Amino acid sequence: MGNKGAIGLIDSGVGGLTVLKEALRQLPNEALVYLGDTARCPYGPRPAEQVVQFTMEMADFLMKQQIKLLVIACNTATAVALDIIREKLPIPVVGVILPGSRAAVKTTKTRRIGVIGTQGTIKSHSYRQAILSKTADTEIFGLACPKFVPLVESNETRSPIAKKVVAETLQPMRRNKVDTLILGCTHYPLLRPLIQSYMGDKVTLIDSGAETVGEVSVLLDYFNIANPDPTAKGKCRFYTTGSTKLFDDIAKEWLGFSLHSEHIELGIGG
Ligand code: I24
Ligand code: DGL
Repeated sequence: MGNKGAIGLIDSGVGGLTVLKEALRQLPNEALVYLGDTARCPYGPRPAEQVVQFTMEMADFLMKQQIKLLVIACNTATAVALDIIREKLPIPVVGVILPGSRAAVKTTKTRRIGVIGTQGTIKSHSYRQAILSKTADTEIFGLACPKFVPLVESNETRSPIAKKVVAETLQPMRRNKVDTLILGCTHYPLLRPLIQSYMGDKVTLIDSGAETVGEVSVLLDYFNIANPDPTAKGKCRFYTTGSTKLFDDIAKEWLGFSLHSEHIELGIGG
């Protein structure tokens, strides 16, 4: 495998394409292979044990595709499955929570950090633990935003309805007077303009996915597995457990180029 393998990315669906887009930008020499479990998306409201099981199935599938490093692009999956998967795999495994936490600790001046994510992510307290492992004297305010993923998936990212839902949901967060807010979910970068405008200019938003790709770049050099050969450029493969047509349409619109994903089955018999 060495430095020739691809970087694997796994996600509960298409949201992880926000992380993949960042990887295309920051790591143009690397081949990427993406697996989205669209058939079983969303993971956010599911019990932790189920998310662990599904995430392990995805990791096992990508391990058969010659990957040299695995990124768990999904916050909910990272929150409950990162440690377990890292223990099982012989390659470096990167989640989205530590990079986002590190960036927030670096950014905050008032030591008041907010975290928004799915129910699963907030309930796990993984961001809280990650931040407190770096700095004890910081107040952390978690808020689950269960309406945000359905909002994005119904194509509402800039509409008056979206604006209203964002304002109503983030009202308790604004009262916490945080100076740094972690977007702890793959979908939230799409709501970034609305979130920024509701929280105000003084609040710095942290995109966990983008921070993660920055750390992957460092890790590739640390483990000496970066691909020095630019012919891998733009080499991307996509797998989905759901409809390839629906996946391809969303990915094309988001990434700006046409692609053809492959359908796979996970779980019993998969
Ligand atoms: N955005 C997301 N998921 C969807 C969607 C969307 N439908 C419209 N848009 N559907 O996630 C999820 C359920 N599908 C997935 C495919 O298989 C069938 C079930 C956010 C995507 C982040 C890259 C709105 C939309 C779009 C294109 C780009 C961005 C976007 F159609 F927000
Ligand atoms: N990918 C998930 C996350 O980042 C959001 C969508 C879901 O709930 O599956 O938490």
